[in-house]
Amino acid sequence: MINIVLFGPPGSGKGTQSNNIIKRFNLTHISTGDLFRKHLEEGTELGMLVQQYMDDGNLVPDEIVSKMVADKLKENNQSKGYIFDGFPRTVPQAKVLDQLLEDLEMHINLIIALEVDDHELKNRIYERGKTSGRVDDQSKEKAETRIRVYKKETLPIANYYKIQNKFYSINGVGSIEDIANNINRVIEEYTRKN
Ligand code: B4P
Repeated sequence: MINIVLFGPPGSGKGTQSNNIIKRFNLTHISTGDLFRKHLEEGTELGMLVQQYMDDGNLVPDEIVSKMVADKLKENNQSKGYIFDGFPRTVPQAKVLDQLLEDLEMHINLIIALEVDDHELKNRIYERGKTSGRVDDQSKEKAETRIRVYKKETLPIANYYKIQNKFYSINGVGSIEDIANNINRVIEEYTRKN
């Protein structure tokens, strides 16, 4: 059993790299961004509740995200482990996740952070915006808002996990394959030692 948080700013490649990790290590993927987008697509009550936050590039309130993740964990309680992608995004969310996992007699083993500079992030978000149809990808201002929100609300989580010796930093600039190889190395080394 291994539980991993994939951490990084918007557009750093968390979704892209999660797809590699889940296949290689047979983990269940929990992406809060994907889950919210599904609710938006299906026009659910939750989707309507979160739409404005997402469209503006702001974070959805902690209680809403936490409840959605708790439900998802209940649905997949036979998993060999999880990759949390885009969650937690605030320190209160990190604490909720610890509690949810503790209730299931599990804990976070690793947090892998993708490091990408702001210029590259804005380019990627802009490029994705040409085809993604995502409202939050459509303007330079929204990309800037998302990066600003990340620095203010999400980055403090790094320290929360560094204190616990669980934090690993990876260069997120380069080919998708090279980055995936570097992530795999961290996970394999951890598994060998534990
Ligand atoms: P997310 O869906 O998590 O969106 P993201 O941060 O933009 O994506 P990611 O980092 O996964 O980038 P990707 O792989 O796609 O969140 C969206 C919104 O949902 C948030 O703004 C917020 O409103 C809400 N939300 C989600 N979780 C929340 C939470 N826990 N709390 C509160 N609110 C929450 O990569 C980006 C692009 O780069 C892609 O086009 C990809 O092809 C490209 N790319 C990837 N790797 C590359 C590489 N190595 N080189 C070049 N391009 C690369």
